[in-house]
Amino acid sequence: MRIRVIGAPIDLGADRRGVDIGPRAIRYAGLIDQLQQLGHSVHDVGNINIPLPENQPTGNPRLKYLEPITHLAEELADNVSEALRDQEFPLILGGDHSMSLGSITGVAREHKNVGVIWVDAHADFNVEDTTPSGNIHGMILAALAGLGDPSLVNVDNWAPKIDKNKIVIVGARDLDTGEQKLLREQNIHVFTMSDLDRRGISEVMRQAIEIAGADNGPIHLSLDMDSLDPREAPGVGTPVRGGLSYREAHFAMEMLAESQRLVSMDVVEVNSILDRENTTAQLAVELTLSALGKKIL
Ligand code: NNH
Ligand code: MN
Ligand code: MN
Ligand code: MN
Repeated sequence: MRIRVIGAPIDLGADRRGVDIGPRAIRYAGLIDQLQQLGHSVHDVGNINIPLPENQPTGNPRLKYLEPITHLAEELADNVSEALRDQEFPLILGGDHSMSLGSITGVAREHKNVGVIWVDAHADFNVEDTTPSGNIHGMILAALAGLGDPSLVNVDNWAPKIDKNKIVIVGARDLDTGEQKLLREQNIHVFTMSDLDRRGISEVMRQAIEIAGADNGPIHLSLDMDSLDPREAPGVGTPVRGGLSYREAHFAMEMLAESQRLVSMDVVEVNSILDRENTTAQLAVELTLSALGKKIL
């Protein structure tokens, strides 16, 4: 496969600084070499330019940095759809999860029926009225489903980007009250950590792939590294105990590779300032390789 690596070191969507180093840390952990060893050809286009938060007005405290975030989303969407038109698989490195507004908009432009598997400790399904933080990374999945502030929802001047029936969240364990209500009202498929305890990762992922990839459709994977247990992935801005184990995460990625339905992938929220000797970036590389075909035997 031909893979286009796009770095999106955006840190305007979250409070903790340090995710802007994520794309470099992931490359430094050997991403490009290892993808090539796996037999892929890799086209690394570098990072998109992100303005410093220090130079930007915060704006509305319930929608912090809304203007630059929507602007960057359109730029990233252009990059991602261009990769797809060139028959390359977009692998987008974050940055915080606000990046996925752009990446998924770009994918959905080219694949109107794409489903999304959102692997995350959080649901990122807040809107202006439910957000406890005003951080836009916690609102992206709702915006892609057509809910929330019009300037987030209507990025690229169309909406919704994703059919809400083709959204699946895996690994959730920290949801805000208003967010829970919205998820229920909208009937979003959420596989919480409790569902995982009950059914196991293999059954959960089998169903997730079936739902997101309904009618043989393509799937975008959005991997938030805080889905993993903080023992495995300490370098994230909002760690939550009780996450995916090392093997559960790998097995989930292996099943996605086996499904042969992935058309694009994000890896987000690697925070190098909070990391321990690049452990989380290394794990991001390992999981990416599993998602893109690496097998034990
Ligand atoms: N739910 C919280 C919020 O909206 C936290 C979101 N943080 C994340 N999401 N890291 O993945 O502010
Ligand atoms: Mn444009
Ligand atoms: Mn997230
Ligand atoms: Mn998260």
